[in-house]
Amino acid sequence: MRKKLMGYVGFANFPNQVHRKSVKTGFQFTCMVVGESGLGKSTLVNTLFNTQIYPNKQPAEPTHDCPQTVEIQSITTDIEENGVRLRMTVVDTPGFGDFVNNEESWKPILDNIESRFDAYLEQENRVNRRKMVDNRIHACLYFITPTGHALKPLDVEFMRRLHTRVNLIPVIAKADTLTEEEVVAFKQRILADIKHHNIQIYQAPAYEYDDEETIAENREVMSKIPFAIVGSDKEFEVEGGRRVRGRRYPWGVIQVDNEEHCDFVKLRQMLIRTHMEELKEFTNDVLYENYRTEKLSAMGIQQDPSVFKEVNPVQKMEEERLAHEQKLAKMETEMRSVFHAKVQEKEHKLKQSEEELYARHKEMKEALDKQRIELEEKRRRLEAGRPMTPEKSKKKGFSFNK
Ligand SMILES: Nc1nc2c(ncn2[C@@H]2O[C@H](COP(=O)(O)OP(=O)(O)O)[C@@H](O)[C@H]2O)c(=O)[nH]1
Ligand SMILES: [Mg+2]
Repeated sequence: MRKKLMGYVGFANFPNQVHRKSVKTGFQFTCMVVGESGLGKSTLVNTLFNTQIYPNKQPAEPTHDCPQTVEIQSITTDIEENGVRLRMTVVDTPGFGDFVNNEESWKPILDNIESRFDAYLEQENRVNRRKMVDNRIHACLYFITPTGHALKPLDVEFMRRLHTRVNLIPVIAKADTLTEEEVVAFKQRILADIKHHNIQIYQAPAYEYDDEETIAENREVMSKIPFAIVGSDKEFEVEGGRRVRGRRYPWGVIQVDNEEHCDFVKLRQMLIRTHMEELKEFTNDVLYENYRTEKLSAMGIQQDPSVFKEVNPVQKMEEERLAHEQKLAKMETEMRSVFHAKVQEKEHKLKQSEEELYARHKEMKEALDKQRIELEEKRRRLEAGRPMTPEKSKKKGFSFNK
C-alpha cells in the first residue's frame, strides 16, 4: 500500500547517505579467471583494469618442471576513479587443463571457492563480527578456446561442477581468431551446449522499476554472452592519428575498445559499470546461502521451523494485496450505500416539494376560478341593466355617461 506524505520527511535522502557511506568504505570485488594456458587470461585482466596487474610473463625454459597441480594465485590492487576506491582481487588459476589427464582440474578450483565460503562462515560464527573480510569469489570468467566447434568435455565438466558455487560468465578467448560469422555460430553452439547440460550461467535479474533505457541496456549486455573478447595492453595508431588499444595484423588493427570488433566493452560494462553489485548480491544471497545451508545441515544442525518462521516475500506481498483489495471493496460498498441513501433522501425531498407546489397550484387555481365566477356574475348583472350606485361605479372605474 503506497501512502502519500503530507510534507517532507527526509528519507528521500537515503540514497545519498548510502552513496556517502559506500564512497567512504570503498568497494571490493573478487573475480576469478579460469581457462587453459595461453588463452589470454592475464592479458584480459590487464586490459580490463587498464593497468599491469600481471607483469609480462617470461616463457618457462623447456626443461622447466611444470607444476603438477592447478595453482591458485591471487593479486589484489586498489584502483581509484573519481575518488571512488575499488579493491580488486583477481584470482588466476594457471595450470588448469594443462595436464595429460585433466579429469580433476576443476577440483582445486572448487576447493578454493568453497574454502573462501568456509572462511566467511567462520567469521560469521565469531563473537566479534565487526571486521568481516569478504574474500568470496563474486564472478568467474571461464575462457573457452576459440575452436569454432563446441564446448570441450573439460569445459562442460568444469562448468557443471562449479555452477552452483559461483557466478559463471563464459567468454570466448582470442575472438580475433574467428570471423564474424564464426563467432555468431560458435556463440549459438556454446549456449545450446550449456542448455543441454543444464548449466546455470550468470543471468542478470530484470527489475520492473528500472527505466526503459536501463532494461534495454541490460538486455543488450546479456545478449552478448558468451562475450567474444580480445585482450591487449598495447596501443597502436589508427587512421586519424588516434591511439587505440588493440592487436596489429598485416591487414589492420583490431581494436579492443571498439564494440564492432569484439565484446570486450560489454564485458567490462557488465562487470564494473552495471552488474558488480548484482554479482556480489547473488553470491551472498543465493550461492553462499545454499552452501551454508548444505554445510550446516550436513553437520546435523537443523533449523527449528517454529522459531524461524521463514517469511516468503512473494506470499507476504500476495497477502497484503488481498487485504488491500478487501479493504477497497469494503470502502466501495460503504460509499455506494451512503450515496444511495443520499439520493433517496433527495428524491423524497423533491417529491415533497412537488406535492406542496401542486397543492398551492390547486389552491390558487381554485381562488382564481372563484374570482372569475364572481366577475362573471357581476358582468351579467351589469348587462341586465341593474344600475349600480354612482359611488360604487366610480370606485370600479365605470362610467355611466358612456
Ligand atoms: N590473438 C590473440 N592473442 C592474445 C589475446 N590475448 C592474449 N593473447 C596472447 O596470448 C598469449 C598468452 O596470453 P596470457 O595472457 O599470458 O595467457 P594466460 O596464460 O591465459 O594468462 C600472449 O602472447 C598474448 O599476447 C587475444 O585476445 N587475441
Ligand atoms: Mg596467465
